[in-house]
Amino acid sequence: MHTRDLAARFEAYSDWRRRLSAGISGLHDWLSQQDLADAHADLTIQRLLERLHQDKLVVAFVAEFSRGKSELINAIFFADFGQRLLPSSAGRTTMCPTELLYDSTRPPSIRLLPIETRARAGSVVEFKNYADEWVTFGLDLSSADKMSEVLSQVSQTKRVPIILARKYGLYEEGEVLSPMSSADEVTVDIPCWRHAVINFPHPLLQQGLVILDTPGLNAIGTEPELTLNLLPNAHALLFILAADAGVTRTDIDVWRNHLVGENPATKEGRLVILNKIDGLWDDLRTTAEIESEISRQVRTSAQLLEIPPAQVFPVSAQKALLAKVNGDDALLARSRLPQLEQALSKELIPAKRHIVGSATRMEVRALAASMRTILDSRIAGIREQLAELHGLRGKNQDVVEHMMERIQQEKDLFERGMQRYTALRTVFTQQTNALHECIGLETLRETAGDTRKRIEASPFTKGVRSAMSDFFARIHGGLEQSARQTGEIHDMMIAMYARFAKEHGLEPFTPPPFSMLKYQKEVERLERAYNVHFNTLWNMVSKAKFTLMKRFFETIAIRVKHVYDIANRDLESWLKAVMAPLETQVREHHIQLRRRLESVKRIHRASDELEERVAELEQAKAGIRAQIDALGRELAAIDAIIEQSELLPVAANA
Ligand SMILES: Nc1nc2c(ncn2[C@@H]2O[C@H](COP(=O)(O)OP(=O)(O)OP(=O)(O)O)[C@@H](O)[C@H]2O)c(=O)[nH]1
Ligand SMILES: [Mg+2]
Repeated sequence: MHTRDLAARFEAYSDWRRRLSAGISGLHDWLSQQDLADAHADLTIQRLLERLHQDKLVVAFVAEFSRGKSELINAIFFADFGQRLLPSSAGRTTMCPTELLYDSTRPPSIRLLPIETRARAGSVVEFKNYADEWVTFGLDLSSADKMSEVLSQVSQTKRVPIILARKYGLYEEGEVLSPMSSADEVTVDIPCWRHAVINFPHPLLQQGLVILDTPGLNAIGTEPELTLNLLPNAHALLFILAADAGVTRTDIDVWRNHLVGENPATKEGRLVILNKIDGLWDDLRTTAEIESEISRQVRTSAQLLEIPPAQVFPVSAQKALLAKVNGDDALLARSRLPQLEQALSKELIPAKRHIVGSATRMEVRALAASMRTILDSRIAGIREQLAELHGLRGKNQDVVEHMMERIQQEKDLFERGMQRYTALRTVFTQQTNALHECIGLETLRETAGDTRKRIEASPFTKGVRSAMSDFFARIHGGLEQSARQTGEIHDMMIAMYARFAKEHGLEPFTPPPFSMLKYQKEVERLERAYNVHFNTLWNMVSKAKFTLMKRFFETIAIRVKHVYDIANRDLESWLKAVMAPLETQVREHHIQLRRRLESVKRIHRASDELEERVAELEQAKAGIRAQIDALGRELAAIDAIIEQSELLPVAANA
């Protein structure tokens, strides 16, 4: 068995996620036991747990055709099957984007979306919601042969009239829009499938790894789903070059258009692989000569792609697969795959863990802080009562009566103040509704509908361009309006907290602001992707391209809807987070006033009650102190899990 560094680290990462979930569940149990969990806390914790559970790590393999993407996936992930699982052969092989993942609610299978769906409205993501649109084949895990036969579906093509290919947006005179060739004057070969999802219980996939194999060449450009969604959302992009081909013009195009974009900072999480170095293994050359030839190619490739040479990994996927299948350690070392696997696991998983860890820590801290505020205000209340009661020691009935009146007045005053609180709630609801109007899904649906109509009505470059730029302008307008609206809500809440703190002695609290920037950036990114595509693919809109472009718009609309969904969800949480502390404090304050009044009334009735009441309060205070300490311990325990250094199985360090 080979040292599976990547597998071991991934296992360790999943294990860490499980421990973190257990820690958070522990906090939730404790909060519930202590009667501290309110609806907001329940919701926050439920979301945190869901996110940790569904956390995925997506690694995409991108390159010109025949560079060895599928072979590399076989070598890294599926060598244990003793044979080539994904089809890999000379010429164009993988014909559709292929996701490898594991969803335990479905049997092992390959699901295929027919290419015919390209003639209809709807993106791959939408079609994923309709099981009946997909053709499913079961996978027989006991037979590698049968499995590889079923998986060969991803390279199926069929011959169709050119007219039909055009309808699917796959063929354009003088331009290759997808991986296929013209068979004769009137027919052409096209992929049978538009997208494939392989559901496979591989240990890494079971832990949330998702692998994306892509078809080479322009297929990337013709499936908007890839450019707009799958590739930008991948945590790592592996770009593959081949030593026998060198770095070609199309390699550079794929790299620039789909891997780095216009932002050089995004080179992070990109690994470049120089595959097929076995082609340089020449028995007539010395090892040193071969080494220096490999280094030379690494340097040239790095230079052409404008990255440091250390980011280029020379490997032989084919020899690595062979070596793993035959247990040939010398050949495996020579294939240099272990170095790549190590880089993958060292860069990718800790970075991912860091992101998940800090996001989780931030939310848990915020939650604990709001709990702490409640506990602090309870202690402050008790302290006040104690001070009052101490002041009553040895005093006569008149003084007690006087104090009773004072508290009663304070209570009345506070209850009158509640009217202002109720008025605030009304304004808050109005503002929330206005906010939903700027960024609600209904508004988006309208905007998208208008744009669709305008594109249909004017299927020429100019018409499409202006409809699209208006679409983006309206979306940006909506986001800006929402930003103003959240700003207003924020100002109002700050003023309100200050007022309650001053007039009724509530804990001072500064609600966190809400930033729309994240969503604005995402929409800007979509707009840029759209512009790049419009300029390269559609500066002239022809009939065949029109179908493609409409589909591109639908994908953009879906992506924007996704941004809206997330923004709305985040806003919902934020609105709760700014309002909940005030609600809780007002409620707590009211309870405390009632309690104070009750204690003084008790003492008024019988003066020997005083010492008893003081003792009760001291005890209650100690109880809350203990709660504060316990909360701190819960928080520290979660922090410790987040910080814990990786627990790698011994084998992985060997
Ligand atoms: N000599 C050599 N050949 C390799 C290596 N890796 C892949 N190949 C061969 O290159 C050809 C293409 O490999 P694939 O894995 O199909 O390439 P791909 O990038 O997936 O290509 P598409 O699916 O068409 O986009 C196959 O014949 C492989 O056997 C390697 O390391 N060395
Ligand atoms: Mg392939």
